[in-house]
Amino acid sequence: MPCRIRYEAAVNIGFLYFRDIMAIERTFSILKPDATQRNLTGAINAVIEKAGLRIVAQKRVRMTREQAETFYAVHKERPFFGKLVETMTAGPVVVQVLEAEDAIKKYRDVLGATDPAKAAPGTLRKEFAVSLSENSAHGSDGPDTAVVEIAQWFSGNEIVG
Ligand code: 3AN
Repeated sequence: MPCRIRYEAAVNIGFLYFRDIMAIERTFSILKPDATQRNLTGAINAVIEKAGLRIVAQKRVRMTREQAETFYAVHKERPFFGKLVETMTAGPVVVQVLEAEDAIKKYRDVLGATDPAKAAPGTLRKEFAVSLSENSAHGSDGPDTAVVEIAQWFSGNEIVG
């Protein structure tokens, strides 16, 4: 293979590799009623933005029982399901789409462990959560979940990257 073609092939492979590892991803976030009721929307958004996540869609809504049951359907057999639905409908929530490289993992790291007592210092749940059920914010746990969760709350033209 001539030298120049080899060089261009290497550049192209490098570019494709770079594009793959730098893939921009979207995740779904909820600032839960315990956070909105304590007027923490701005404080939490500041942490989100400081971590390099862009808020590309956001609205404040009151979840209906049906919406909460649909959203958390995966947990419907768990003993805490009733309390979870009650907690999520107890006040307004802020639903969001966040965008970044590796956004799903990045936001899960920002959130910290589900149980605030086990969350690392500096994470949202360590700094803001009240309890296991009132743990201030939700983030999608994988790419398939993110797609489904975003589609439950936003239409395409509401997301502006
Ligand atoms: P995460 O939100 O960290 O992905 P999940 O998906 O296991 O955690 O649980 C969904 C939500 O259910 C949690 N954010 C939390 O509010 C609530 N939850 C989880 N486990 C419990 C529990 N043992 N008791 C009460 N609430 C819980």
